[in-house]
Amino acid sequence: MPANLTKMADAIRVLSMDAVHRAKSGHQGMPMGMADVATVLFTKFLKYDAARTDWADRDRFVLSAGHGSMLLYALLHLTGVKAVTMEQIRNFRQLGSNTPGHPEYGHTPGVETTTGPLGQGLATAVGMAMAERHVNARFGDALVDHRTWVVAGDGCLMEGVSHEAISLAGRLRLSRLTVLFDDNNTTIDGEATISETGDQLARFKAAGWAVKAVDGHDHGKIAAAMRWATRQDRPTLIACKTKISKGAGRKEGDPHSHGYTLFDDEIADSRVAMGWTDGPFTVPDEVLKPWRAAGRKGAKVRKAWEAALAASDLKSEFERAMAGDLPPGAYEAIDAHIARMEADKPALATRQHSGAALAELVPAIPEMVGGSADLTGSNNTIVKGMAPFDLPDYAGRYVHYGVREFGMAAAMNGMALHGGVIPYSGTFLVFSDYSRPAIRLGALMGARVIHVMTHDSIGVGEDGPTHQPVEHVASLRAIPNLKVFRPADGVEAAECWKLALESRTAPSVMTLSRQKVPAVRTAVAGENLSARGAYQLAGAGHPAQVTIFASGTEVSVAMAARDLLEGDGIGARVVSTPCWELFDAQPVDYQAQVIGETDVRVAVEAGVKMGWERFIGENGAFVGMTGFGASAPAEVLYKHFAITAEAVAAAAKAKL
Ligand SMILES: Cc1ncc(C[n+]2csc(CCOP(=O)(O)OP(=O)(O)O)c2C)c(N)n1
Ligand SMILES: [Mg+2]
Repeated sequence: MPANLTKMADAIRVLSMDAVHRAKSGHQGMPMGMADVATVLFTKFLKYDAARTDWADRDRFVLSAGHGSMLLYALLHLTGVKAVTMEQIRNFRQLGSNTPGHPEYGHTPGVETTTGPLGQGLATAVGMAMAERHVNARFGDALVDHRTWVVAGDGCLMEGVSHEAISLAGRLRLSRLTVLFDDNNTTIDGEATISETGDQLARFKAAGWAVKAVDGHDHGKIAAAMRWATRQDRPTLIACKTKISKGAGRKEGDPHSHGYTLFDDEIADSRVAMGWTDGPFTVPDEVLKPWRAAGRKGAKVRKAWEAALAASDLKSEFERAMAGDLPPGAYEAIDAHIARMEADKPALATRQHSGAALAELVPAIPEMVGGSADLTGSNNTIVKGMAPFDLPDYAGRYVHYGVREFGMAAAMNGMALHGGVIPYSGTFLVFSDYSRPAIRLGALMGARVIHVMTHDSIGVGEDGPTHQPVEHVASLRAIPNLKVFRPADGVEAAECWKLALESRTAPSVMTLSRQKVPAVRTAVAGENLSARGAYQLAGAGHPAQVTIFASGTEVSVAMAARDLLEGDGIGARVVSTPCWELFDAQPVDYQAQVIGETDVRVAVEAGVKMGWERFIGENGAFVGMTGFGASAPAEVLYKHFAITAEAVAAAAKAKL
């Protein structure tokens, strides 16, 4: 029997209705509306092999409108992804299932990225398309030759991040990126046009995309548009005019059917209208067979690709890069650099130290792709010899992201998920608020992405409180599975960079100073002390009465306070805390030993106190910020806000 695309699309519709009905929550409106488009894509265009969802040269499919997760789960089940059984579909949205409410990376084979926060899937997909071009430039067409397809809804395109994503993709002419817009003129509150002019085509066109509108239920026209998309020299938008809940009887096209759970009789009526005689969670053989055939179709191409890889001189290098393993000798140069700094003790801003570390790492690790949101000179993120990532061959390793912090962070997630790239890029720490949603999603997914965040305190100086982070370090430390590094000097900066590169299942934030600091790691350690997260930097001379905890630029303040206290005969030790998350992972006896048993514990950090109780307890003293900063030179501000050695020593004495 020939594959009947309508029946195949109906299978998605029926499974979506059944799963949402059984879970008593979820969204069948979008999956039912986009079932036709998805069926054409997965049977005729998408390059994939359902048996090998990890095939490196597969097309990436991103469901940016993540609430329509049943569309994706139905596709994975129907095409034959083993892990997505009918039992899993029945357990849609239940604890322990691989069919959670929104698609979650790492939970379900075939889910390329976590989506749900609207717009972000699209921005992540831009990064995947960038990584594809870059890895293609390095390894050639025989090994890397795939596309990125995105399903995005009205909501995704309303979100601000979509502007950042599409303008970046348009400028970079990412011709292997296609957005399939579920143009159903529906969001939760009603018709999309209650809050939108509705001319997405004009917007994408202005951003440098090729655009086309099509009836999203006409299989022939959808296929023609997809074929057209594969031939363009720029990214493509296909606005697919669809009806939400297509096939759901009187709910079809109803703007209020976005997340509405159909009643039994409505589902029964829909089945009758579709001519679907099978009961819940049952797909008849004559429909399942062509689906499974579609899922197997790519196996031939995949095997040919594997043969090409096996025959390639680049095989081991390609496999290493895609696996995310660092090359042999990756740390030789940086370790020599650390030894030099222990000897030379240079006083520089930690952003400069970070730049110096990158100068050793970037040449040694070809997967590192850097960039900045238009603050390259301030972030110290570029290294001599790095060419811009751009047309015509995308071999360059430095991305000029433009002033697009959120889009940049999301694109980095996509690059990391794609593989073959270890992305890092910079902005000011205060603007981490702009990129925070992508930092969070990266942490949830466990993506190795390194966010360079300079100008990390009132030490910014004259730019004033709009540019001076106060609560940012604390608020980033609150994100689970995110490593927040705040190195104190050149040695710690280099150590933290190594740790960020080794953090394969968590993103990192490097918070770095604008202002110069003295070296504090002046003795040869012979090991990466920052790896412990916190460690005793200086012991007490006199019997220890005080412990001073600090991070980053305030470690040198703590050291000066220690000198003052010791000068007064008060024994004081100093603990540097470059990464709290790593400290929390240490054995409890190590933690206890570092925190120590002195009567008095003081912390100093040019930010808010939140979280420092971890080190100083409820009775400890904290020297830092209690409100916003001000516009003045950095030294003046440190005095004005009393973040000084004298203040730390006085706070300790007051507690003695
Ligand atoms: C950033 C963000 N804001 C709000 C939501 C909640 N939300 C989920 S779906 C949706 C409406 C989206 O409209 P559209 O993408 O057109 O989906 P459709 O109703 O057509 O299925 C909203 C507001 C979200 N998931 N993410
Ligand atoms: Mg919509």
